[in-house]
Amino acid sequence: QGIENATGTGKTLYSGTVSLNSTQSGSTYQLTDSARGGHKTYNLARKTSGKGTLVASSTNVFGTGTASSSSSDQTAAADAAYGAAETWDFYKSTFGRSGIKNNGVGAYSRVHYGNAYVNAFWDDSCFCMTYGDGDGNTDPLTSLDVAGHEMSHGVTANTAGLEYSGESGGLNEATSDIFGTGVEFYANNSSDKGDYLIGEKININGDGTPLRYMDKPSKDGGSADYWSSSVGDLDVHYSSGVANHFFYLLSEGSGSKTINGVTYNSPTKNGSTVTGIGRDKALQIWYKALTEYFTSTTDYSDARSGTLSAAADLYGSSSTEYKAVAAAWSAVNVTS
Ligand code: ASN
Ligand code: ZN
Ligand code: CA
Repeated sequence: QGIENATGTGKTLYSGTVSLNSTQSGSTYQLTDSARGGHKTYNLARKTSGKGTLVASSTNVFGTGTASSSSSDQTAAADAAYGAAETWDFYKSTFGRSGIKNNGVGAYSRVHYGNAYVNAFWDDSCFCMTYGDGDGNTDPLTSLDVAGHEMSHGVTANTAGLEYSGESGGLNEATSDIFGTGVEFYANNSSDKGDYLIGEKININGDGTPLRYMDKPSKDGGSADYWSSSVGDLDVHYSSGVANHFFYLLSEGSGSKTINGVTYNSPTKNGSTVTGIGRDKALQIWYKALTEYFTSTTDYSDARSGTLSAAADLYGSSSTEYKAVAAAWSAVNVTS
C-alpha cells in the first residue's frame, strides 16, 4: 500500500484555517509536508524526550481552532506545521534557501512538550523544533513569529554559527527575531499580520503584552536600545535589542509610524533622523551578512562592518542603502 501526497486542512489557534500538506496511507492522513523537505509534525503528549507520534487524522483535518489541554489535541500541531511551512517558504522565496541547511531537507516539529512548559526551542543536534503549551496547558507557544524565530536558530547554527553568549549571542538572538518577523510579514495571515513585536500572540506575560519590541527594545523592561561596552554582559535576549533596534530603524526609519494597525516610535541615540530603506532590502542585507560575513565571534562592531560589506555588495558603496546601514548603526551607538 502506497503513501501519497494530499492536501489537508489545519484549524490553527493563531492563524485561522489554513491549507496543510499531508500524506495519505490507506485511510490515515499524516502531517508530513513532502513539498518542504518532508517536514513532519509530532505530538510528544507531555513527554520531554523522543519524537512522540507523527500527527495523524482520519479526516485530513488537523485541530479545532481552539486551545485545548488534551494531550491528543491537534490544534498546536496545526499551528506548528503551518509555521514550519511559512518559514520554509519565506527562506525559499526571499533568499533562495532550501531549508535550514540549504540542502532541501526538512526538519521536524514536536508539540505538547512537557507540562506547563512556557518556551519553545530549536535543537541543532536533533535538527528539530519543540513547543511547550504555556502555563495551564492552554496556550501553546506556536505563533508564526515564534516558529520563524526558532527555525532561524537552525539557520544561524548552520551558517555564521554565532556563539550563544556575549555580543555574538545577542546577534544570534536578534537574527532569530529579525527573520521570525520576516516570516510573519511574509505569511501575511489575516489573523496574525506582520509587526515588529515578538510573541504578541502568545500572552507570554499574562497581560497581553509582547515578549519583545524591535522599535524600542527597552519597552520590555530589560533589553538594550543602544550599544554600550557592557551590553555583552546582558542575557542574549536583552543584548539582542541593539540589533533589533538597528533592523527596525534600517527598515522603517526613526520616529512614529503605523504599520498594520500598530504604532511604533523608534528613538535614536544621537538624535539623528534615520530614513528607512524598507524591510525587504534590510532582510537581504542581514541575510548576506549572516551567511557571508558573520562568524562565531562576530560582535557589534563586526556586525556593523559585515552589514556594510553586504550593503556594498548588493547596492554599491555609495548607495542610499549603504548610507542607511551606517546611519542606523550609528543611531544605536555602534559607531565603528
Ligand atoms: N525560546 C528560546 C529562544 O529561542 C529558547 C532559548 O533560550 N534558546 O531564544
Ligand atoms: Zn532564540
Ligand atoms: Ca510578531
